[in-house]
Formats: sequence, C-alpha cells, structure tokens
Amino acid sequence: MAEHAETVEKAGFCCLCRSRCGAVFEVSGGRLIKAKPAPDHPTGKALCVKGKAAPEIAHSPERMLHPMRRTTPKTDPDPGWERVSWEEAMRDIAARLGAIREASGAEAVGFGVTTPSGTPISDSIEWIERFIRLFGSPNTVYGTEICNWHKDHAHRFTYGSGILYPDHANADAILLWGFNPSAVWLDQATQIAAARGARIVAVDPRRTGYARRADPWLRVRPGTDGALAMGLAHILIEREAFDAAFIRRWSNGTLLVRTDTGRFLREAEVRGRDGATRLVARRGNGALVFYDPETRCFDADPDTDTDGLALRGTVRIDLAGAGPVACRPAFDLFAEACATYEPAVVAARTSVPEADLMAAAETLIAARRVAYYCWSGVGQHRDATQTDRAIALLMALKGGYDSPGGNVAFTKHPLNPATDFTQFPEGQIEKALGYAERPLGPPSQGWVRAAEIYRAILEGSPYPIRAMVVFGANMAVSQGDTDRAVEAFRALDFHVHCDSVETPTARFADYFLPVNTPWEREALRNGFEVTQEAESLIQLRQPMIPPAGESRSDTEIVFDLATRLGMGQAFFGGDIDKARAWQLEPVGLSLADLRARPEGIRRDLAYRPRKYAESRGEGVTGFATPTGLVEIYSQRLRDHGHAPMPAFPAPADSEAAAYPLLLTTAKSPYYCHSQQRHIASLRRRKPTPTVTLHPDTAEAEGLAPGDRAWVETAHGRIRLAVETDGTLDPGVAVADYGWWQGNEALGLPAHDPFSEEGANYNRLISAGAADPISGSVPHRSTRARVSAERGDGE
Ligand SMILES: Nc1nc2c(c(=O)[nH]1)N[C@H]1C(S)=C(S)[C@@H](COP(=O)(O)OP(=O)(O)OC[C@H]3O[C@@H](n4cnc5c(=O)[nH]c(N)nc54)[C@H](O)[C@@H]3O)O[C@H]1N2
Ligand SMILES: Nc1nc2c(c(=O)[nH]1)N[C@H]1C(S)=C(S)[C@@H](COP(=O)(O)OP(=O)(O)OC[C@H]3O[C@@H](n4cnc5c(=O)[nH]c(N)nc54)[C@H](O)[C@@H]3O)O[C@H]1N2
Ligand code: SF4
Ligand SMILES: [Mo]
Repeated sequence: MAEHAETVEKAGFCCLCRSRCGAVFEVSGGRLIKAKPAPDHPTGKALCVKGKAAPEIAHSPERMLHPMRRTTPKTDPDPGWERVSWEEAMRDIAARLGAIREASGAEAVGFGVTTPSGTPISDSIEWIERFIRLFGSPNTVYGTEICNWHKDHAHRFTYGSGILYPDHANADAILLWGFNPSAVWLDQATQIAAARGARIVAVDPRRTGYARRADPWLRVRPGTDGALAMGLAHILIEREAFDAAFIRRWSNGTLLVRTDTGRFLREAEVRGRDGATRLVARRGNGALVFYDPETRCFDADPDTDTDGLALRGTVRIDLAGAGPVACRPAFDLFAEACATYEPAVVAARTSVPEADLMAAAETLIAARRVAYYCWSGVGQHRDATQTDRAIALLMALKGGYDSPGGNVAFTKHPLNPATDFTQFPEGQIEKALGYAERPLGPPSQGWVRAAEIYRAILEGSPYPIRAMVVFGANMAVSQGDTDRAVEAFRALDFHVHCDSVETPTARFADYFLPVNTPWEREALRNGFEVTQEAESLIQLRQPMIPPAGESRSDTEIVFDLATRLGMGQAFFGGDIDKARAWQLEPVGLSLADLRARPEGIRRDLAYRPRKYAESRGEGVTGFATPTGLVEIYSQRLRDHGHAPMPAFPAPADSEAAAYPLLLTTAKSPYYCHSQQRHIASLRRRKPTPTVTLHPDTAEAEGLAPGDRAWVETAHGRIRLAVETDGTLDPGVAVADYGWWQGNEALGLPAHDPFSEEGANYNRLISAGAADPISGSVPHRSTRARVSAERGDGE
C-alpha cells in the first residue's frame, strides 16, 4: 500500500512541550510528512519549529527500536547492547524488581521520570506515577525542585493552591517573572500578543521575548528576585495602593501575632476557654474580633464587616491568667519586613535602576487587574521557596486571585484520576530521601533530588538504593553533580532505562526499553489549560503512524510491568482501554465516542470566579491553608524553622573575587532541555552551545564573538563559544545547557558530557548549597568566571 500512498490529514496535538498546540498531521504511506496548525483547536493557532519538526523526530535514524540488554561492565562506555525480546526483558525486569522490593523494600528501587512540561511523557505520566506509588517507592527523581515545584507547590504556602492560570485577555497588566512564554509556551505567548490593552512588566536578566516590549523590563541580577518583589510590595504598601478589602477579609494579615512567641494569638489565650481554637483580630476601635479557621469567617458570620479590622500597629493584649503580651497584625509584620527594601536598597541588590523599579510599581498600581506567571527563572536558586512567597504576596496585594483579569482556576471535567498521593503505602513517604531535611518539600510528595539518589547509591545513606527505573530523564546532563552521577550509575545493581534515543544516562543501563514517539500512540487529554473553552475539550489523540520497530509507549510498559508484579488488578488486568474507559466514566463519554471524533469533544463548562468566597457548610470555601486565608504570615513555615514571611538576607559572597560573574541560563526555543540536537532543521538554528556576555565583559577578557572560552565555577569548567549582547548586565553570563548530542546530518560532533572537553553546563553546578525548604539547586545563581581558552595556563 505504501507505493501509491495518498496523503491523509489526522487531527491531534503536539505534546513536545507544555503548550500542547492543536495540530493536524499529514500522513502518507505510514509516514508522518507534515505537522501544521489546527485553527479550530483551542491551542491550534500556531506551531513552533519543534512542532513542525515532528516528521524528522518520528523518523530519526537515531532512535532505538528494540529492547536491548547490556553485555559490558558499567565502566565501559559502550554498553555492548544485545537485542532481546520484550518478553524476555520484561520477565527479567519484573523478577529483579520484585526481588529487590522483597529483600530491601520498595524504597530501594528509585525511579526517574522526565518532565511533562518539556516532553511527551505527559501522555503517560499519570499511569507511571500510579505504578511507582502502588509499587511503593517514595523515591522518584522528577526534577520538580528545579522546574515547577515553586509555582505549583510552594505557592500553596501562600494560597493553598498552585499558581492559577493568568487571564491575559482581561488583564490591564501582565507580569512575567522569570518566565519566557515566547520560547516555552507558544499558546500563552499568542494570548499575550492578543491582549492588546495590557501593559507588560517582565523580570528577566535577558532582554528577550516580551521583555523587549515590556513597560518596563526589569533586568534583575540572577537570584535577587526576592528582594525585588519585597521592594515592589513596599511601594504598594507605602502608597496604600493595594486591595485593602481583599487583604482584610481574605488574608491572615489582620490576625494578631504574639511578638513573644511568633505564633498567632488564640481565643483560648485571651478568654481562658479551653478548646477555643479561634484566632484573634482587632478593630480600629480596639474591640477584639474572633476568626474561625474552620468556617473561614470572622465571628462565625460570613457577613461580618471586616473593613474596620486593623492591619497596622502594636497592641498589648491581656491574656487570661497571665500578664499582657504585645501583639501585631501579621500585615504589620509584613509591611515592616518590606520596608527594609527601600528602592535604593533594592536597586543596589538587584541592579534594577530605581527609575525602572518605580515604573514597574506605577504599572502595577495603575492596573486594576494584573495577571502574572513565574517559572524556572525564579525556581533555580537557593531561596526559591521564599522568592515564590514574595512574588505570591506581592500579587496578593492586588487581590486578583481567581478573578477575571487576574489569575483564574478554570473548571475541569472531573475524570477519574489515575493517580494521587494517597496511593503510597502507609509509612513509605516518610522514607523518601531528603524527607528528614525537607519535610515540607518535594520529598513529602515522593519526589527526590538526584543528589540524594546518588548518595544513597554510593554511600548507602540513609539506606541503599539498589535499582533505578528511568522513564526518559537524562539526569547525567540535566542535573548537577555530574561526576557523582557517573559514579552512581556505575554502582547500581540494576538499571532499566526507557527512552527513544540512547542518552548519556541511558548508556549506563542494564536494559534499554525503546519508547515510541507521541505520533505513534494514543493519548487522552482532559483540557488544554489556556481558556475555559480550552479546558472544556477532551481529546483522545489518535496514533498518526504505527510504532517504529518494536517501540512501545510508557503506558504499555507500566501496564505490562504492573501486571507481572502482581498489581494487575489496579491496572485493569493490563487493559489500557478499560483504564481509559474508567477515567471517562464521570463525564459519560466512551472511547468509541472519542475515537469517532479525533479532534476532541467539547462539553461546555462554566468558570466561577472567586470560589474562595462561595458558601460551604457553616462558612465559606476560603483557602486551603492552615488559617483558611491567604497566608501573609506562615506559622507552618515558622514551626519548621523557616522564616514565616519572606526574608532575603544578603548572601555572604565569598566566591565573588575568584568568580566575578553570576551564571544563569534559559530554555532554547529550538530544543527542549537535552533533546533534539540530532534534528537537522533545529540544529541548523543553533549549531553550537554558547555563553553570552556583555561586550565590555568579553573585551576585558580578550574575547570576541565566536571565540571559545572556558566557563568555570568552583565545581568545574566547560568550553563554550562566545556571543555578546549589549543589553546584558556586565556582571552576568548566560550559558546554554543540555548539550551532549552530535548531529550526523550536519557533521557536528557530540560533546562529552562528563569532561571539560564537552559543554555540559551542569558540570558547573552542585546541589550542595540548596533551598532549605524545596532543595532547589542554584542552576541560575552560581558564581563563575569566563576566560579565553588559551588563558588556562595554571
Ligand atoms: N522550547 C522549550 N520550551 C519548553 C522547554 C524547553 O526546554 N524548551 N521546557 C519546558 C519546561 S520543563 C519548563 S520548566 C518550562 C520553563 O519555562 P521558563 O521558566 O519560561 O523557561 P526558561 O527560559 O528556563 O526561564 C525563563 C526566563 O528566566 C530567565 N532567568 C534566568 N535567570 C533568572 C533569574 O535569576 N531571575 C529571573 N527573574 N529570571 C531569570 C531566563 O533568562 C528566561 O528568559 O518550559 C517548558 N517549555
Ligand atoms: N542547567 C540547567 N539545568 C536544567 C534546567 C535549566 O534550566 N538549566 N532545567 C531543568 C528543568 S526545568 C527540567 S524539567 C529538567 C529536565 O530534565 P530531563 O527530565 O532530564 O529532560 P531532558 O534532558 O530533556 O531528557 C528527557 C528525555 O526524555 C526522553 N523522552 C521524550 N519523550 C519521552 C517519552 O514519552 N517517554 C520516555 N520514556 N522518554 C521520553 C527524551 O528522549 C530525553 O532523552 O532539566 C532541568 N535542568
Ligand atoms: S510550542 Fe512547539 S513544541 Fe510546544 S507544543 Fe507547541 S508546537 Fe509543540
Ligand atoms: Mo521544567
């Protein structure tokens, strides 16, 4: 049939990145020949160059198409792969994993999962996580602490939810903070372009994407974002240009904090009544008002007028049976903390000129509705969690949570969820590596850092990790401590790696399992995020072409493994269709319905703003935080030994003399992380990894564009080609990451990720100095020096 094949068009979507752009694929003779936008799809206005490269990616000769078993020792860089059948591989893998779980506990098997925001693993992630959790391992390297954890989870310390979607279309101003949608989320960038009336504030060390037309662009020094957010908050507070009604009713800013203990004053302490768990606020006239965290209401009355509640000042409150104690509304403490960030202080810390800071404050003040989003620009620092808190609180001052023109929680179809955190067996989460040090961080969700996995493998501390099963993550390149990674992967008893290409991490494996590409498999998507209409679309993406070779989807792999490991019942007897049918039950759709409509089925849903104010039971919904309110003051963080309000002590910068530059990085619009360098149409756009410097900085080192230079930190060095950019801070270097792969078609060599001959950015980074709450690693605020290649004389 391939000979006179006709071309057919198939509806689907691209899932190479978070944008998940609606797409139509042209297929002929079993081959993908073209990907194009699908204008009727809610995210189908455009495709980027990666999306258009789908045929090249799907049909790349670099793909591994058969299960393979290693025949050489792990110290041999050549795994000596021999082909094995799926049956033989899966039987052995299930037996080995089962035996390790039996002998050493499920926690002795570590997992690695790549990111659903930057790979098509989004097709399978929920089934992979169901597998891992029911298997019982609390140890998944997921990269979340350097990716999305802060915006999606640290945000809960403040709002009880992750960051909500920015309602660009209805915003007066859009704040993009360490987030560059033009390169990383095409559909969001398209929405911003359409939001014509909105002013944009961009906080980014690089003048790129929307920073070019921002009003203003704040050229922050990498890693000083927290001070900047506090400085902006200070201006809003000082000018009384914040949503005081929202803060009074919906934040815990009115609640009194005891200055002696740093804890909220409780009704029981004032009235001497046992069991009275209500907290205390105060009216301007001095009268006390009680707040019930259960009903989320003041004086148990949803209609209590909160406008008269005091936000400022110190009062002495007589405690029942004890003397008076000084108390202050939480907001007063926050205002005081912000006041230490006067514009001149902020300018000195962040290198953002005072005039730009004031202009940004004016934009935020003038805008009635501000939508915001932040991502990895603020997530890869030693103080990422507190930085997230500071940005979240700045935005709380605008009161735009879950409201049009601010950030909105769209309604979703209630599909049965394949996975949730309750699937971990009792007692397993507490065993997560790093849980003891960071019980509020990702370990409490079963996500652990590569650094802790390496330690457990190499030192057996706190207990040995004996095996790893990895779904796509290329940790040896995408994480720091590269030398440790090599040692650790060599030391593993057993390592299974699932990917479509043989990455440097996969080369350490005992078994390589070939994963198909998204165009070769079916996948179910519940909503497309960017509007309520987009969230209303359910789409079962059809396979465009048959799987190449023997490749399979991750979903097929975990259903098979689960069945072999005695978890068949939880995996619908290994029947993926049955599993999906169950997921769809609550919306009354069948797989047949969806297969008949490959462009997806829309069941209209309505957005309800300000759900926190809806009545529920005796009170209102409020926020899912300990006080039920937006937490300006986090007693939970304080009880765990962290600052209850964001604080950013200036770091002792002992490395500044030896390493005068601050090194940061960003996503490439042409690649996702360490992928796709083998795709010729993409590689042509960016053939070589570079470090970008201010022209004066380059010149001072005797470097010109195109020269090769050493980029060096206290942890290692690599060589990159120099580029210059006059808009950069002269004290900052921006380097590419994710480089290892060659490109045969273009005759470009591979870069050794494990030596200084290569260009692996993460050789320069160590997880040693980390965020105390999340464990985030300073991929974007490590000190560095850049010097001419010849100048390495020592
Ligand atoms: N093309 C492409 N798209 C992707 C991905 C990809 O690899 N390639 N990956 C996907 C994934 S997994 C993710 S996490 C998202 C990430 O999406 P983003 O977080 O938007 O991506 P980045 O470019 O890494 O970082 C955003 C911006 O942060 C800036 N930045 C660097 N250091 C600092 C700093 O100290 N402070 C501030 N304020 N900004 C800083 C960078 O210059 C960059 O412009 O993208 C997703 N989409
Ligand atoms: N220096 C520096 N380091 C960073 C970052 C940074 O900004 N700077 N960003 C960080 C961020 S935000 C993230 S999310 C991580 C990402 O780090 P990783 O998760 O390691 O991502 P990649 O390096 O892109 O490797 C993904 C692998 O998954 C494979 N893959 C793609 N699709 C599938 C699939 O459907 N199934 C399977 N099994 N495999 C698949 C790809 O072929 C590729 O080999 O990197 C982090 N590392
Ligand atoms: S932005 Fe590009 S890579 Fe991401 S989903 Fe859209 S087309 Fe695919
Ligand atoms: Mo990410």
